[in-house]
Amino acid sequence: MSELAATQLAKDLIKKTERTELTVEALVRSFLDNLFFVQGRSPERATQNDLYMALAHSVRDRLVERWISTVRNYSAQDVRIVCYLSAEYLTGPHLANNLINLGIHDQAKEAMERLGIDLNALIDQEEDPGLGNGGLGRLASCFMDSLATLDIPAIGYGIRYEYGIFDQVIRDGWQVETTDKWLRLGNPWEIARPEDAFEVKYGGHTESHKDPMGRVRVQWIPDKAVRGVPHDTPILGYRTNTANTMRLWSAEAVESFSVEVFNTGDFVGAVADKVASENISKVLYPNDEEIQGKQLRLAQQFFFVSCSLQHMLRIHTLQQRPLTDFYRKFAIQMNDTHPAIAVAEMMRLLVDEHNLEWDTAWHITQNTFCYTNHTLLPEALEQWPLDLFGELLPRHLQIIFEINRRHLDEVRAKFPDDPERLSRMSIINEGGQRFVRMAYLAAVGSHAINGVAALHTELLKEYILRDFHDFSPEKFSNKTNGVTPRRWMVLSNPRLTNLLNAKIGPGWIHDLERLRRLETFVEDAEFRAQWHEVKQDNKKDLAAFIKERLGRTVDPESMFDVLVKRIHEYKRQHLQVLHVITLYNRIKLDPDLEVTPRTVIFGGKAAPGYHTAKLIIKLIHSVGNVVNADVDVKGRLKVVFLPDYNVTLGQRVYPAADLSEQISLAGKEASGTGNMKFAMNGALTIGTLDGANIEIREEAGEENFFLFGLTSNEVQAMKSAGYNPRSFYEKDEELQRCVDSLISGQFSSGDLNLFRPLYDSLLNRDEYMLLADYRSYIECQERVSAAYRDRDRWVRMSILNVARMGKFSSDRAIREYCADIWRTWPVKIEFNS
Ligand code: F58
Repeated sequence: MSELAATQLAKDLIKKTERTELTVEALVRSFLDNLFFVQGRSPERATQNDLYMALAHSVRDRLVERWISTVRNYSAQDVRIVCYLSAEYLTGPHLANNLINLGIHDQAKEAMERLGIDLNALIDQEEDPGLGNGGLGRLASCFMDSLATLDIPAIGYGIRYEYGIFDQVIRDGWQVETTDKWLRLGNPWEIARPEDAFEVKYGGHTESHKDPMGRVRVQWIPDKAVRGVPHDTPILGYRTNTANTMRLWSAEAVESFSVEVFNTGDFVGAVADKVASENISKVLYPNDEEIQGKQLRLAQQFFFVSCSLQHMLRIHTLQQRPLTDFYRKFAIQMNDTHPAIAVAEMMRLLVDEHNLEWDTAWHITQNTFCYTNHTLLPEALEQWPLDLFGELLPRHLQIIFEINRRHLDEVRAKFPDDPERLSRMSIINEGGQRFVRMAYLAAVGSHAINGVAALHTELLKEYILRDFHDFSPEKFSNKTNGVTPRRWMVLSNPRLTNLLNAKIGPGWIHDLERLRRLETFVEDAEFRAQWHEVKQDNKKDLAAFIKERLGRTVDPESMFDVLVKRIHEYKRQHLQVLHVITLYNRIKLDPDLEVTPRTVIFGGKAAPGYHTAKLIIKLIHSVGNVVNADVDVKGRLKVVFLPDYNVTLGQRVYPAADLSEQISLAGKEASGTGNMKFAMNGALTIGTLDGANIEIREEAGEENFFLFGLTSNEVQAMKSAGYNPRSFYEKDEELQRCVDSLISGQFSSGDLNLFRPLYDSLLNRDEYMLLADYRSYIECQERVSAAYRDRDRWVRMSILNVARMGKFSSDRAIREYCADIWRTWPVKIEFNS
């Protein structure tokens, strides 16, 4: 069929089919149709999952026409496209989000009601795709939502892990990990495209020869290959026709059976090869301490990067454009260093496979890539041992050596006679065991480098990438993170959304700065009452959920004081535990003490190999058990740990929080994004001057933010002067009592050793300076309690926080990336259904 005829046919099809209409009637018909023909079920025998699948397919049908139009528009208009490379995505469930972005939530609700089905029950049926560890993965998904909403052509590339982040269950207060089988019941949102697969090679050796022009050419003779099969998911923008693609690669054996091995009669051996290939995308690595030795992790990174670059090059060549134009058509953003091997792979593809000169290839590469850093913790910076690297990717190691040689020549030219600088800036870490420093590879191979909050970018320039900043300051900029108000307000907090819409209209949903209009209503007592009611109703919902899941009663009248995020010592969940113990001790000393009732809610996963983090989870449970059971407390203090924290649970928790705990040691949290989600939902923040907290406080006004703790400069100064946690312990009796209780057996049924590792680490090293910040934190919590007792004051502060959070929309962040880094512009999708 001619291309023209095919296009016309597709358009007619889209126009005619009722699979795409947005009315209640059409949804009912689609739903029954999909239930019957896709799920193969009659309504009377359908399970809850069948019903969910039928609705999901009905919604997907309505996405597909926008998706196809988007792709068609992009190729017809030859647009510049953002390629986001991320080893992690935390999309959250798709159904409710797509209903909102399509604008058919109410229609779907009614359609389901007509059939006697509860829409919310179907929404709850969806698995939460846990293809990420935490903030970094969730940021990638917020960015995908904003890119589509702003009509920016984009593809998000990643890995389709068969098992995502582990499910957390709690047994006797300890975290136990179970595998996340998110694909068990099928995934209606993705479309596999096996015919678009690419091969990825590993191992082997290299050989060099001279070509007829006398130039040295290197040939890589790999000894393994796998196939990367793309699975595409449409990511629809809010009330726009743009549906971009999230393309996740799944690994398969090149041949299902190795013919050679098969012919020798080793059937099982032949299948084993297939299994080994599939291992590459089998499981997401949790953010454990010891990742350096894990060759499979490097294999994963290379796998998705190589597939993605090959895909981009194919799009480019199909457009019949010269390779020298590549960087004009593609802006590739590396989400941290996990995709940094892309710099070397791009060079290999251009030089070895497309025969470009090194300098030409390097010019293209540097102008294409951009790098976002997400951490200041030196131990979290990726480094690969040279031998492990060379074994898996021998040609890439050679290329990295060549990149490094030229890079160090340039450094030498700019800073002559400075050998120490050369060794500091080398991509190869030569001290002791030799490593490839991935952050340096990313920095050298990119034209733009950014941090994710103002303080973080400054510290990046001053410490981690100081020499690189000295060398090329023009590459650096800050891009403070943001989150999508669609998922984190409209979807998760419909009550607040209705109130806001009634008061200021719905424009804030795509232009969050419009929330400022709320400031006019702060003095309106009726509005404040409505605001309070919304929060109370959300708290009642969470209380009901806690009752259902944990069998525990919590009082919605008490302050919901929440700390949810990955468990890590730098995030200092145990500082909040010290606060709980302090309150408890005070109540025990004076049972009639006037206390502001609090429900302290924790949630978060610890990396399976991170023993201290797991011990902190145990401590939370142990302290909770004692406090919750003590009659003297009279319910004024409760501790709850919500197991298996994920995006779905976040959606329940943020709207119900009164107080948001953002208590990392200053200088450690790159940005934080939970802090933004809480504030947008009307929680007040207690926090340090760390990451984006600083900017949240700037926006909200210092009088609307509970600040405590050392600044990052004070942290540095105290560390260089020789920080001694014992000096704080010795001069503060209340702190002493609190810390001592860790080894008194009080919270461990008499076991004096259980929490001794925490006790020892606090008193001897206290790397994250809990003891230094303790008193300031406790005093700040007293101010929080006093403020909460004055309901009117609290509600005013809450309204002002929401009114002033416009900056923290991921739409703002994406606009900044577009203007300063990617130089991309919106492309409106023409659409005629
Ligand atoms: C987070 N990083 C930062 N890394 O900690 C947080 O401050 C920031 O707001 C967020 O990125 C977004 O910029 C983060 O989540 C990871 O989860 C890594 C995944 C791979 C293994 C090492 C941790």
